[in-house]
Formats: sequence, C-alpha cells, structure tokens
Amino acid sequence: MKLSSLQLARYQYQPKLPGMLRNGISEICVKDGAPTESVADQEKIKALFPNTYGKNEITFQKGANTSPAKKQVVGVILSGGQAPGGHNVICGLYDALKATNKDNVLYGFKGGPSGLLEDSYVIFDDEYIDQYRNTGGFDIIGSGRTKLETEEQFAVVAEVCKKHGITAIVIIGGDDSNTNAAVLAEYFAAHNTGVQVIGCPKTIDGDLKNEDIECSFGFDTATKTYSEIIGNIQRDANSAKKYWHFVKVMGRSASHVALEAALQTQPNICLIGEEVAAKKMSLAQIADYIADSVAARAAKGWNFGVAIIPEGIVEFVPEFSVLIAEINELLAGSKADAFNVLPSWEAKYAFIEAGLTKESMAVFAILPQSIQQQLFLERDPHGNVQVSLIESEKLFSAMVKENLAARKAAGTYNGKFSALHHFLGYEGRCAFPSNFDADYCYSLGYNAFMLIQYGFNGYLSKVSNLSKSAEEWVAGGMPITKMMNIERRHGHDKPVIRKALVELDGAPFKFFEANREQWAVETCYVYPGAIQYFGPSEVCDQPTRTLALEKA
Ligand code: FBP
Repeated sequence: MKLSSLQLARYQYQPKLPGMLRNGISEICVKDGAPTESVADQEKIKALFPNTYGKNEITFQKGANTSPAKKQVVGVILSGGQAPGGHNVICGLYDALKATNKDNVLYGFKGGPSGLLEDSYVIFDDEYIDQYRNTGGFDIIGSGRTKLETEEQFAVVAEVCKKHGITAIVIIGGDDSNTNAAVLAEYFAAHNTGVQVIGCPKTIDGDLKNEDIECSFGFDTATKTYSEIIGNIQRDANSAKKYWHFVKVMGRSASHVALEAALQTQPNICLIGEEVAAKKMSLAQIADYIADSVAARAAKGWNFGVAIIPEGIVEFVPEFSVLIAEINELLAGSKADAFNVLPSWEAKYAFIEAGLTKESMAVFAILPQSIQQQLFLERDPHGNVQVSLIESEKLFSAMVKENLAARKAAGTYNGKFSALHHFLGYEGRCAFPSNFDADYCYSLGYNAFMLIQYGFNGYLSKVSNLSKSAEEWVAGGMPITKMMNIERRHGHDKPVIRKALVELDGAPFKFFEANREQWAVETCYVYPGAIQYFGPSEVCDQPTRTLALEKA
C-alpha cells in the first residue's frame, strides 16, 4: 500500500495522555469518588441493575499501582458509524495492556457487535497496531450496527469469552451501544462470568454527552472538517457573489454538528432542530425565515449566502413528523405491497391522498415532487421512512424559491436566487483525527485498560477537563447506570442513556442566538481552513467552540 507523507508523519505522532497517566503503568492508582445514582428513575434502574448500580465514580492519580497481577485477555469492538479516532482508542488500549504485561492479549472482533456473536476476530500485535496509529477510519477491524441486547446474544458472547479466556470486553460506541454495554455488564455480573465490560463514548453527532462525558470522540475532527469545507464554500460564495449554498450536515437527530459548524464559520443561516421543535415552526415558517435573509441581503446587492441545515431537521418540524408517522402507518405491513404495485406516480399519489389526513396531505402537497417520492422510496429494516435520506437542503431551497417568487409578485423583493446543494457527512467521519481526537481517543483507550486492570465492570471510560491542555485532563471512570433513565422505545419502557440534544439555554446556542441576526444580513464569514496537525498549539490543539463555550 502506498502511504501519503501525512500518514507517515502521523505514525510518528505521540498522543498526549492526561498528566496523571503519564508516569508509567506502575504509577497509576485509583482515587475513589462518591457512590452514584442514575440521573432519573433511580428505583427502576436500581432494580434492573442490582449488581452494577450505585458504584462509585473513580479517578486515577499518581501513586503505586495496586491492581492485582492477573493476565488480561481483552476483546474490543467498534459499534455504529465511523468517527475519527477509533483506531487510537484501540492503540491506547493495546499499549496500556502490553505495558502492564507483555503476555496480555487483545482480540479485535470484526465488523462490530456481530463479530462477537460470530466469533470473528484478529489478535493484535505490534505490527498490526502500528499501521493504524493516529489514522482515521474504523478499518482496523470494521464496525457494524447489529445491536447486542437480548439474553440469547449475551449467552453467545459469554460462550465466546469462555472459549478464548476473555476477561473483559471494551465496547466503543454511541448512546445505544453503551446502554447495551451496561446491560451486558449486568448480565455478566449476574451470571458470575468474571468478564468485565467497559464502554467508550463515540459518535460524530456529539449527542452522547452529559454532566460526566464532556464530548464524544470524533465530533471534534468531523466538525472541523465540515467547517473547513463550509468556510471554503463561503469564500467561493463571497468571491462569485451569485449563489446561495444550502449545506446539509450530518447529525441524525441532534443539531450539535450544525451548531458547531455555525460557530466556527458564521454562515448567514443555520437551522437548529431543537429550536424548530420548541417554537413548533412549520415548514413554511422556516422557509420564510431563510427568505428574509435572502431578501435582506439582496437589498444590499448580495445575491449570495450560505445556509446550514442539520440532517435530522425534518423530524423536529411538528407537522412533518406527523406526516412521517402517517406514512409509516399507511405503508405498514402488507399495505406497502399494494402501494408498490401501483403503475404510476399519479396512481400512487391518489393512494396517498386517500390515506393521509387532510392536515398531513396539505403538508405533503407543498413538498417538491422529488421529496414526495423520497418519502416512499427508502425504508429502514422496520419499514419506516429513513428521514436522514430526505434531501432537506433541496426541500428548503425549493420552498425558499417559492417564497421569493411570492415576494417578487408582491413587489417586496427584487433579487436573484440561484441555489446550490451540498451534503457533508461521510467526508468527516474518517478524516485523520485532529490532535484533540488523537489524544482524547488514545487516552480513552489507555484509561479503559486501567479500569479493566482495577476490576471495574459496567463503567464508561471517562476523560474530562477537555477544554484545558491534555496535561490537565482528568482520567477515570463512571458507572454507565449513572447516565440512565427510563424511556419509551418501540412500545416498551427501557433503561437508556439519555440522548443529549442541543440545549437552548446552553452557552453555545446562546452565543449563536446573540449573533445570528447580524450574520444573516451581513457577511461575517470565518474561514477556519484545514485541520493542522503540526505547528503551534493554538492552531493545532484547540477544542471545539461548543466545548470552549460550555466550559468558559
Ligand atoms: P453513530 O450514531 O453510530 O455514531 O452514527 C452517526 C451517523 O454518522 C449519523 O450522523 C448519520 O446519520 C448516520 O451515522 C449514517 O449512518 P450510516 O453509516 O449507516 O449511513
């Protein structure tokens, strides 16, 4: 394989550990914190996790390592969507494991949770690991979206662990995967398997965070990558002065990615799904809001601009989520077959018109035909509309165009509107991790092994104080049950880690809110440029604006 010069240079990068983990394995000891309780529904969560609930938060500190001298055989999986830094979690885990005892073994189960069920694995050695240091991607072992959640699956995993003598499993994943890590940890404890489970917080979406987890890994690199591209688009827009760019960014439900990109680049418009839901905005109101900016800028002679649209926006628009629910119902079970055999779009349209309520039909009718058809094309394995595949950037630009046409007819607007569309998602998920993510991920993995070595089960690897230099980061662990509450999922009450949506009274949104009126009508673009891996710390090691504002 031909390697780029950056890849070769990144192999040499030594990720920074928190100060307390820097003195060598023999100098890391545990400092016990307070017992924990879940963020809500304490009695119910306690009853569901009798063996793992209520344990103490812990931090590591410098001091004699008192962990038992036990050979460790650890299995690791990557779960869900790619996020920059996943390789470094595994590298950090491997380095701590081998530094503790060179006979320790690290298994990497392939293709996500299904690798554990199918007993498909590699055993890491130096040569294998060294090819992946500080690189993006999850190709070291692959990932997958199989959920590990049933007792039958847990029994299979227990068998696989027994077969290889595995003492601990590390699950690198998002809120769902770490919820399942907690359930697996409880199962292992209840069945006296002696196997521990440790989670690591991953997702570019940034929605796995709470008072303990300051951010999930990958968010930093992904948002810096998107911001670089948005900045470049803004510079092009400001140079050519003839296009409005509608840029959809990933983030399946929460709008953290969009908000962070807006804080970094200061576009004219950024929609925030959580605000749209709180204000119960309709599609027409959103289009009107964007059109106001287009018109105000046109009045200054600026027929260009940039609007950031979060991927999950449509689910936050109340009338649209009702429409989606009705469509899911309309096509439930065998009804989908009856729909699919209809010979033309006209026939399908009549079927839809007969099946939707008047209100939802009114929403459906204003959508561009391409979006109408998307709603009926792509279904997930449960038969539901895949909202993330809806081209909302095109939906809103089409609606803005119509809105502007009405303004033109009324004589209140006399500009030109030419829209271009972009979707930024996969571009950011496997980028070379920024120094922040390279350091954070390596620390999470290293720390995960220390949690294993000290016998913890059902804990999330926790590295905090992240807005400071790595030297000041604090390493430790938090029982996953502390982050749980009961939520209704697929008709059942389930213990889950609460998904973190954008807080409308949080500092990042407040900053955006205080500035966006000016950004909407003036040209205040910021051009962040590419992620820098080598150079002064103020250029290379900065955390996201979200983190900086939250911790300010
Ligand atoms: P995770 O929540 O698993 O980290 O994945 C997030 C994400 O990148 C979303 O932003 C996006 O909607 C989705 O994955 C895409 O999924 P897929 O990789 O299956 O296309």
